[in-house]
Amino acid sequence: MKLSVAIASDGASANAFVVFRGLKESIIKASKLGYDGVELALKSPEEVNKAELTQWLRDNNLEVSAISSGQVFAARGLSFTDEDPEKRAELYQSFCQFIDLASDYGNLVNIGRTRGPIAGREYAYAESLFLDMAHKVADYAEKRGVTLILEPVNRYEIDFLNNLDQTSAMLRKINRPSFQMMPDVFHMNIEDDHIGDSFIRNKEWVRYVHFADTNRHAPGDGHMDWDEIFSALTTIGYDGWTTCETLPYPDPDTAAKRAVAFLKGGQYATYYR
Ligand code: LER
Ligand code: MN
Repeated sequence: MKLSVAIASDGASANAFVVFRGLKESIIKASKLGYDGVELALKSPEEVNKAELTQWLRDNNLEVSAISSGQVFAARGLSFTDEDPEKRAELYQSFCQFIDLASDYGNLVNIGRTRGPIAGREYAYAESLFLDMAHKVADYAEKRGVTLILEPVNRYEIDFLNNLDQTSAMLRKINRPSFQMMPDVFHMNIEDDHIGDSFIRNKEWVRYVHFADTNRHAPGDGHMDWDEIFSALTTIGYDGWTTCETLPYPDPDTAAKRAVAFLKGGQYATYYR
């Protein structure tokens, strides 16, 4: 497996779930601490200057693990289940730009809260809005060789696709090769019956994993059963990214350092190449 950390640009809003802010500084720090990659949590594709990003990644021997789109919902209020045609057009345009960016960096774009809520409407209606947009972005992603990773998110953040079983059912309904899953163990701890069993039941879709402890602090700083997680990931033959998407607690440097020490410096070190 490879280890990554969620980062954002300086302009990211306060509610972005990232460890570090400021792309260049974050890349330098992540590399020094022993991460293999960074996940870019972007509000808009214009936050990235490709020439600069390529140089920073090369200088620090780091990869982009994925582009995440949570800020498109949290900061810009755009989502797949929005019915306003203008907002849908704006979202589609941003997603195509994210897909273009991902085709040069990591080939993965996350769909977390950006899938949007049901928000009191008839489920079938909200779902049809979601599916319509899902197929449009899949058409574009498939042309560019990019995979979209749909993330189950807990009920306190969104009322649609909370656990892995629900998300697998939706992926079967979408039935596009470009749509896979991004489980996040923080959400699984709230929503799934057993973390290990759920990974195993839904293994065919698992393409990328978010890591945080039960309190959303660094792995090792809560009461998550990491033996169960690593054992399940081994059982399903998972060898992809594990990305720390934690609160920057007690501060970004300490959180990032503690996560690497726990994951790569102790009993789980053998899982990392
Ligand atoms: C939000 O809780 C989260 O986990 C993000 O990755 C999804 O937008
Ligand atoms: Mn997540």
